[in-house]
Amino acid sequence: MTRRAPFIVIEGLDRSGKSTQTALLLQRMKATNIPAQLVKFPDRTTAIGQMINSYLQSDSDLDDRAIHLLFSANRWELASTIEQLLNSGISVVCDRYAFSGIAFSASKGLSYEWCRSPDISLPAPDLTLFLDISPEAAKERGGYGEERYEKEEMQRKVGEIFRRIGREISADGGKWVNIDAGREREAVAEEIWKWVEGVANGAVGPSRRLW
Ligand code: T5A
Ligand code: NA
Repeated sequence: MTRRAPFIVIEGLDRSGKSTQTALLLQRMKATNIPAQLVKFPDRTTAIGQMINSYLQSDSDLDDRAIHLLFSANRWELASTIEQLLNSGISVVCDRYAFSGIAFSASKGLSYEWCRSPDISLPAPDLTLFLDISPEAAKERGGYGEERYEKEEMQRKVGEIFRRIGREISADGGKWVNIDAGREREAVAEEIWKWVEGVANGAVGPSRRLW
C-alpha cells in the first residue's frame, strides 16, 4: 500500500518570503527524490480565484463576510485534490492556507470563531511553518504596499492572530513552527529543510481534518 505523504503548509505575513521559500523547498524535495506538488492559496486561476484576485487588486468591493467565504470556498475547491495527492504518496506544499483566511478576516473585526467555521474539516497540515517577520522589515522588501491588505497596522494585527492560531494548533496536537524569516534566504531555507526532512522521513499518521 502507498504510504500517505505529508501535508506541509507555509504561512506567514505578507512579504515574509513564503513564495520564495516554497519554490526553494519544492526544488530541494525534487532533488532528494521526494515527490511533491505545490498548491497556492488563493488559487487565482479558478472562477472563484478570479473574483478574489479582482477584490485584492481593489477592482471590486465585497462585503467582508462574502470575501471570507470566497477564500474558504477556494480551498474547498482543491480539498479533494490535496487528499488524493497525499494518499498517492505525493507531498503537498501549500503556500498559505486556512490560517491566512482567519488571520486576515479576523483582523478586519470579524469574530475569530465565525472566521474559523467555514474551514472546519479541511485537510489538516502535518506541519505548518510560520514565517515571522516584523512589519518594518517586510516593508523594506520589494513590492510591499501594492495590494489591499499590505498596510503596516493591518499586518501587525494579522501577526497577532497568526500567533494565537499557532498556540491553538499546538495545544491541539498539531505541529506549528515559528521561523524567523527576517534572515537571509539561505538561512531560512535551511531551517525549513530541517523540519521538512523530519516529517518526510518520519511516520505520518492517518489524515486529519482541521480543528
Ligand atoms: N488572504 C489569503 C486572505 O485574506 N485570506 C485567505 O484565505 C488567503 C489564502 C494575497 C492576499 O490574500 C490574503 C493575504 C494576502 O494579503 P498572496 O497571493 O499569497 O495573498 O500574496 P502575495 O502578494 O503573493 O505574497 P506575499 O506578499 O505574501 O509575499 P511572500 O510570498 O511572503 O514573499 P515573496 O517570497 O514573494 O517575497 C517578497 C519579496 O521579498 C524578497 C523577494 O525577492 C520578494 O521581492 N525576499 C527577500 N528579501 C530579503 N531576504 C529574504 N530572506 C527574502 N525572501 C524573499
Ligand atoms: Na506569495
